Amino acid sequence: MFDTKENFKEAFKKELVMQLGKPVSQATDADVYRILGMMIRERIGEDWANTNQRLKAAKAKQVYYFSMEFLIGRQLGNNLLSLGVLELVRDGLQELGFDLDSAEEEESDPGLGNGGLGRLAACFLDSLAAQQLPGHGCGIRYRYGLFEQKIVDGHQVELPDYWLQRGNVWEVCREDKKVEVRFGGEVQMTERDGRLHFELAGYESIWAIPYDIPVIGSGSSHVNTLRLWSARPAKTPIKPNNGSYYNYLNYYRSVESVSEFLYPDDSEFEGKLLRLKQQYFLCSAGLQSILRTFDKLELPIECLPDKAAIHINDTHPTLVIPELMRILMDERSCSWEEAWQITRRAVSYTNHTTLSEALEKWPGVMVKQLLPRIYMIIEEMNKRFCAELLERYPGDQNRISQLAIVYGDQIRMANLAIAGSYSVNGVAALHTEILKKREMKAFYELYPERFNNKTNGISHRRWLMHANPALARLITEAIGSRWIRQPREMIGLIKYAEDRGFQDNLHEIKRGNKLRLAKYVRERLHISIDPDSIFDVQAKRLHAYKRQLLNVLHMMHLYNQLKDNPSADITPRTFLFSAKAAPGYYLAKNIIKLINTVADTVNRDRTVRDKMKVVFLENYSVSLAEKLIPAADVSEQISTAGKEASGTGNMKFMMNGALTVGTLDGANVEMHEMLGDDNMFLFGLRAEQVMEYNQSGEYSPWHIYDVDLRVKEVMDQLIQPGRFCPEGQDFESIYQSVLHHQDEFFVLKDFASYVEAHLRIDLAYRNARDWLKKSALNIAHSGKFSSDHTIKQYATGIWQIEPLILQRRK
Ligand code: 26V
Repeated sequence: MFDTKENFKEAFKKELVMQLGKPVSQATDADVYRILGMMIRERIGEDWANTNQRLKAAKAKQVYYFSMEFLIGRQLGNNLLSLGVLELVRDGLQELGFDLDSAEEEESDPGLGNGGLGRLAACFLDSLAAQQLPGHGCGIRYRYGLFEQKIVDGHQVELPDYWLQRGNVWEVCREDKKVEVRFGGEVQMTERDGRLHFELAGYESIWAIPYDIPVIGSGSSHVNTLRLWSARPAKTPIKPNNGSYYNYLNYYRSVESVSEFLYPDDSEFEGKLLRLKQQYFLCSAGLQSILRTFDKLELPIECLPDKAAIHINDTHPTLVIPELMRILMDERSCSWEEAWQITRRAVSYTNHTTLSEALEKWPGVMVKQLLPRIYMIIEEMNKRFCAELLERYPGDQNRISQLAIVYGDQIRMANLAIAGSYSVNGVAALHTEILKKREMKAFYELYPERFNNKTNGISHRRWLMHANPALARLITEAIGSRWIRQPREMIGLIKYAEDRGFQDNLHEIKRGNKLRLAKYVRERLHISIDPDSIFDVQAKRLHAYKRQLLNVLHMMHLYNQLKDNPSADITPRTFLFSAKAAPGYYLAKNIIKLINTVADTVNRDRTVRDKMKVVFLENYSVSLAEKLIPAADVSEQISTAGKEASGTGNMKFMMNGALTVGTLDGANVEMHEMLGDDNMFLFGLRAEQVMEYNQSGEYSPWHIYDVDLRVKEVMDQLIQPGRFCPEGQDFESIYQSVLHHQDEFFVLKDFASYVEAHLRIDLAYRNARDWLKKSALNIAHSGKFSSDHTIKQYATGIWQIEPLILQRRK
């Protein structure tokens, strides 16, 4: 073990020889990465086993966070940070002639998530472990993560992301803990001892193999587990006739496809059979593993909810509800009522969206074919639920059909999740209010006590201490180190917001981060960007509601202005974008092409080169975010009000001292409550106004096109040869979506207000002292968005779990 630089160096050299047979002089960055990984494994192995032992001995209640996505990012740096040895390892390596940052670059970044929802799950795991809360992740070990994005001629091209290619030092395969998951077949009913028994026959059986990843608690010896399941063929059905070798191979391939790849989040929900298989695979395997742990406690089954909280991250794992019912009734001889009681006391659910087109609805026939017993249970749940509703709301057919779990031939997963759980939470105050008042009004009226808000949060360890170590040091120099354990203490920075010395340091740190990013951009894209220009960043999934288009139209307008008046007095700007579009989302891909086209035109024009640059960074990922966010001056959070459930990027930028230009949407509302109008740049319609326009149908984008010449000019440029259509490419689909399809997301409506907000930014940046003060105030208030705080609220308000007795790391 190592706790000083010297004994680290010794241990490292020894390990290098033992594991790889190499002296220091021959080691590559990849070797350094692997050896550090192994050293960390050795170091925490005992703590990991001890944590599990202590949890068992204490019979502690544990939370199991079920999620189809865990966007955990690279592990090396954060694990070193949690172990409190990051700096000594960095220094030790340097003395041996290695650079820790380069070694970190050797780790592949597991893209096991799409965006906010997946990253939130990862921040939650980090916070659970840091607070010694017994909480584990339950997910899928996809062989291919979210696609790798390349930009070719301005277009997005998707490549498979085979992240496991070079192995994974952080995982342990627990072959001995595999479980069986069954698909298809027929339900056979028999009567025995006066009871009906249900058994599945003629099913297809597959193994779920768990791979465990340790989640190391920062500053303690607590280690939780992220368990990811991988599909493998089980008992091969021997069929004499069609049992040819090639048929078997096909069968193996079809089984393995269950954990083959992560589905990209599309603009609309699509009922794909394989995705349903993945969801059931996760739910069934995860529950079996929970029950195995519970059985060791030798308690009666009705105590399950006192020992296990089962949380579902959005509706994707909602099948835990009927699956738990099935296990309890068919395998543990519970009656329907007993099983229902237990299930409803064990499961809680987080909603992440109000976009109706994204709500999951599975065709009944599909569920019936793939999961016949589960389908029966869902039907029975629906029957009993509707009977209750009829009693409560006699004659109110309209309300009952809104609430029903099965409607037509569709199973509504959100309805199932609410009916079968004890808690439903939204992810920001505004979002929860919208759920209660609109999207889920009927459910709120039925079960008001189930609804609650838990505003999202982010791990300040990854997004500040790891991504921006210089800023973390500056904070500690100013207010001491207590903020690391109690991030809300960052509020103490308010005192320094006007301190010149502090401001100068803050400026230097931001400049350093901008230089680092500029180098990255130059090396990859051969574009040089000015570190003294405003770095204005929009980085997030590409979706119409997130309105990257509004940002582009504004850039086009700015460029038009510069062409009309080359000596216009504007503060130099660098607009940076990073975003993946779902492969089948045509409009989103067209917007990526537009950003790249505008970038080409602007960057090639020497007359504006001191004033404006546009950069699109390909392949947005956790590791790219860690480079981009610390370098931002301006954070673009410009969704149509009411559409972004919370946003978490907004919090990451704020914590790194960027100022937000944004709408009153998601968690921006809560940022604004703390910061006021002076410290962020608000614009655009409010959520209620959007709602009113939607109801009245009174908004016409054509009207704005007719009266605002700036709007007419940029809209026409989308379809006419000229500045932004050098090769005659057209952006017809974008033009259509705005003008012919009623501008669903109010891009034109908010344009003028957005342009005006940018003028305020332009002026504000000229006053460097005042800008730094605003930046410092943003950082000071960002502690409220630490996921440590969010997790505490989940722990006490939903899960009723407690920290395991405090044990400091030796
Ligand atoms: C939808 C689908 C549709 C089918 C195929 C696969 C797939 C995967 C993911 C999704 C939904 C993604 C939802 C999501 O990421 N929501 C975001 O959650 C964040 C954390 O709560 C929140 O901050 C963002 O506002 C919200 O958009």
